[in-house]
Amino acid sequence: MGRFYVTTPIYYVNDVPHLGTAYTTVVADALRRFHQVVGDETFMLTGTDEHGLKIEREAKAKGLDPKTFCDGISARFREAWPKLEITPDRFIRTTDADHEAFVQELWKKIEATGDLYEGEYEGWYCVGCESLKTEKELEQPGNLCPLHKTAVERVKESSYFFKLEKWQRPLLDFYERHPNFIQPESRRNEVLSFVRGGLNDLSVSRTTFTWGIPVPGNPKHVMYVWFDALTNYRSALGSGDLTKFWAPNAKVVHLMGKDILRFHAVFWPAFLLSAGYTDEEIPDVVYAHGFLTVDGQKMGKSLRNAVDPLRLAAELGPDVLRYHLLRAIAFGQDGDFDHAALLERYNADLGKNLGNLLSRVLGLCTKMTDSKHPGDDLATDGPLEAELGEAYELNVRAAYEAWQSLAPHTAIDHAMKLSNAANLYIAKTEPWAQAKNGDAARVNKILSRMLRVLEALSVMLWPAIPVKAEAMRAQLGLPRLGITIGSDLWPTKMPESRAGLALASAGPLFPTHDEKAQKELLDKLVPKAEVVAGEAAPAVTAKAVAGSASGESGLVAYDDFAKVDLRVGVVKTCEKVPKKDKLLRLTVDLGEAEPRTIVAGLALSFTPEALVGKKVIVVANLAPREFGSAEFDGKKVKLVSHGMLLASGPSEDLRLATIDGDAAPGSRLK
Ligand code: ME8
Repeated sequence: MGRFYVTTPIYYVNDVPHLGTAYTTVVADALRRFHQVVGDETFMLTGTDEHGLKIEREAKAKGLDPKTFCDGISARFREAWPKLEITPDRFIRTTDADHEAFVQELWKKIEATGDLYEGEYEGWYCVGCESLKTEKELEQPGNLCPLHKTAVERVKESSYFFKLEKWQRPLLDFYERHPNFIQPESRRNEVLSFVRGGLNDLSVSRTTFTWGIPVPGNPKHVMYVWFDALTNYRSALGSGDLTKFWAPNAKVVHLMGKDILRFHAVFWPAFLLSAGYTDEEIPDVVYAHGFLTVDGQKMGKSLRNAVDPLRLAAELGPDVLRYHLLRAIAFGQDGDFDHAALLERYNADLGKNLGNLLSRVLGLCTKMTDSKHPGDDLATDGPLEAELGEAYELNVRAAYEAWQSLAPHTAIDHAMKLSNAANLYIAKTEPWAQAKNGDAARVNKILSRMLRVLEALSVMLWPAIPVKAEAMRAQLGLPRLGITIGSDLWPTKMPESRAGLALASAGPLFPTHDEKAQKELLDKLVPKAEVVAGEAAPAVTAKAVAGSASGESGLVAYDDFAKVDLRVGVVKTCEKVPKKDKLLRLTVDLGEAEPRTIVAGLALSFTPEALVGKKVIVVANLAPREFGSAEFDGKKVKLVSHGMLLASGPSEDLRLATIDGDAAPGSRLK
């Protein structure tokens, strides 16, 4: 029995839980569950990152003090995860008192070693990244952050510096001693070449705002948000019994997206080494996974909010979403989340493969074994049993190894291969024909073998689909896994026959959706365009809103009107949509991290060039709408509009609504 400690990033509270944050958190939970199944003692940590300039500004924009603002969004994260069957052992907030005290202690330890000094920082800062940028990193023109595509800010202030430069050599030596520290391999190489290129001392405090942990002995400074945030992984364990999860015999795995690998792979071990932690007390693995797109598009803020993982879980059950996230995306690589693929995968893997196996076997047992587990005489095994046995051994071992090496997609694939082999075994052994021949012993053998494989599958798939796996076990008459963990339950050997045990089957567990049902679900899950944005603009006047909100009267209550989020936008790019006469595809700056993609029916009235640079009025909180697909640069993409422009007039002579005078992108109309 070992110990396994897995963490997700702590998420910024400038956003609510979305598919990206759900992804990392689902993977962490699945890995933790696998380790529970093999009998390890486990600890899972997630939480929220609440300090820093980004959050202070966001709170101010909402007219709230930062703590009240953080309380609200942090609670949304805390409440979200159980809806995806995720129950972390601790949900940490960087505003928790024990965390703040721990961070200050760590600071003091580092200060005592002489690795901190006071100076003045002048340079470029991206508030989106909460990170200083070198001139070299910026995109021109406009001094843009390469990740956020927004202009960085010039900062000049007194600051403490951490002597990161001094840790270049020790870090490289550490990476060499621990070749598995940075995963996957390709990312490790990136980090190595970054560190080999030389490190600059790191500014680790700020004096121009106050929303952060005060620097001990010099409260004019608040700590740099990443110093505060990274420390959560250690502060969460405190200094009592839980430190066993930071001990040499515990495996510590930090999961994160590739966007923030550098902070974890460079700064974090440097802080720990500086504070006197030994190699053994530095995490075992920092694993940077890829980024998800949705239906082929980068997940900007509007799209993230539209593909709500909690809604998907509520609509389809948490397991369907978990399964797809774990199975469809090769962990470590970028991947696309496609609604249609989600339903297809569910149908194929869980419905047709596993679901059919389960319902077929249970159905046969109802007819042939009086709904009990039959006995199984191993002495009479033949070549088909040997073939199944081989598939069993191979896939159970490979799945185990895949979970251990952080490859959930491969682990699940092996469970499905075993399910396939079992379906094949039934097809070849034809228990129904054996029953007709009156060969009860053979029927019993076949069904018993299948029940044992199903039992093994319920264990192998529990990390991915805990609700369905427990339901499978209930149908098989087996105890819940969740209450029996604590010893190694991995089915390395095929489970023993459970002759005589009553089955408790009831209803199909994985009902498949036919084409019509799939289409209906898709219509529900992916908002479709009913009208072309731009053309429909006049419909967003008070009249239309009133029509839906207040029925006959034609009047709209102020509260209803206030729900419509109208914002000033600036058109950044604009192009014609091939083969769609009326449509233009625009990107519009709304003061968000990334410009929005908006599809509008303006092409009969404007050339694309005429619109670039124009100030427009955008309905910013309209659910995304799809306009079919089109080919751009030889690639077929879905046309999804994330907002609507306001305009007036006939479609060949539209006039755009705009604002007079100066207004920054994102300004709200009131
Ligand atoms: O970076 N695909 O917080 P954050 C996959 N507070 N994963 C995604 C994703 C996408 N499109 N979008 C987000 C921070 N993620 C800091 C972390 S840790 C000490 C401090 C996931 O709210 C992924 O895990 O911006 C990514 O690294 C994380 O959300 C960023 O979350």
